[in-house]
Amino acid sequence: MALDIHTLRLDFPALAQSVNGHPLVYLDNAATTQKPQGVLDALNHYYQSQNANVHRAAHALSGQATHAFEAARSKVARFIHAPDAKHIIWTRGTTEAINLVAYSFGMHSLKAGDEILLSTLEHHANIVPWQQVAAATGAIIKVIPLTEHAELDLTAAAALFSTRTRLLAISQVSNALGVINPIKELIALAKQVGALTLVDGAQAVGHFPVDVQALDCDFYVFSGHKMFGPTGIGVLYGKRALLEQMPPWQTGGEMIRQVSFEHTSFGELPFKFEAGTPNIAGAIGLGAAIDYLSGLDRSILAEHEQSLLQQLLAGLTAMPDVHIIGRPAAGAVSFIIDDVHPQDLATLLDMQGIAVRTGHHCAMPLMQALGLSQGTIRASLAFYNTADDIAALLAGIDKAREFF
Ligand code: 7TS
Repeated sequence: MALDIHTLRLDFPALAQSVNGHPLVYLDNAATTQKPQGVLDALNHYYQSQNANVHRAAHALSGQATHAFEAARSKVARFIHAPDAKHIIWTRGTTEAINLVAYSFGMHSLKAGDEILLSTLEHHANIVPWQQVAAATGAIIKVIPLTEHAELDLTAAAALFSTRTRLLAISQVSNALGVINPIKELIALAKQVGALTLVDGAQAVGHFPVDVQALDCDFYVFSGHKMFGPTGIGVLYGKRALLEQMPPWQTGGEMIRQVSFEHTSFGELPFKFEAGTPNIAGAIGLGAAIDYLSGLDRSILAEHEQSLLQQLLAGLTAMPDVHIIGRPAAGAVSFIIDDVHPQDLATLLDMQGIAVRTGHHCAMPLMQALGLSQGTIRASLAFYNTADDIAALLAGIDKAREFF
């Protein structure tokens, strides 16, 4: 199957607009992706003709809403190859999913002296909740350092694991540098010492297929909005035995079996972790995003993204004043330009309709480790980007340089 990107782009209405008098070149996909028409239609359809609360009423609309909501959960389970939809907990996003594990598992199970292993490449969402756990329990955070290529140092990592390590929490793909982390090797090291593993897949699921059983991680988390779904919906996958042992995090309606003023018993998985009315439309919209991706050949999409990445890296490498940070392998490329503040460049690119992100990318400790006090300029890709988008960015940088 040949890939006709220009036809595929027609599925994404937001891409076909002008910004500041120029056709939009959207290269901020690591922050959030655009949505295909099928996702927009699914959101609209739910609110227009199925709107009702789930799991509550005997009436027809509630039945339809519940069916669509639970069908979306099953789609997520198939999408990441979870053994069962009961392993899929809806959250607001990656951040809330990590907080759920931090509060339910971390706060209750970790003790003074236990160790949590993170990496230098983590997003704040996979740092700050663990700091809160450490502050409350006396657990200790250890951090896997980087090699000279800004990749995780596996030798150093191996030395950091000990019998005190209780959890490895690690991103699959770095949002700031586009580096793919050696999570299989790290999960294997964690297993040797009996530590649990949480994988932050926020920057992975939109770029390549993920199989949580093959990874054999204990928890896997991601956000719908970074994989062409709506904002405000995300996923925690967890192994059943663990989820069953973990206490609820938030409590209230929807998550109970029986309530009296003396005692409450909690619902089964996954409802035990889903207090209150959920983001029903968001879940259905994420299901529609999965339907959309499932209708495409993802290996061809990944090949296309790779060729864009190589085009971008070659173009940037040819610019003597540009320095690419690390060795990007998926999705995002971070760079700096001699004597140019990232924010100034981004403003000049925006004037040309080109959307990139600048700054610390919610990875301040990483920027500190790399000595990048002003952060970087980050261009991040999705399969709907084109060679013309990359050419526009490269030409946009040349044009911006005239101002400096
Ligand atoms: N983890 C990673 C690896 C991320 O890239 C992000 C968001 C998060 C966690 C948090 O996801 P959320 O949906 O809960 O906010 N990353 C970015 C980014 O790179 N630019 O904007 C948001």
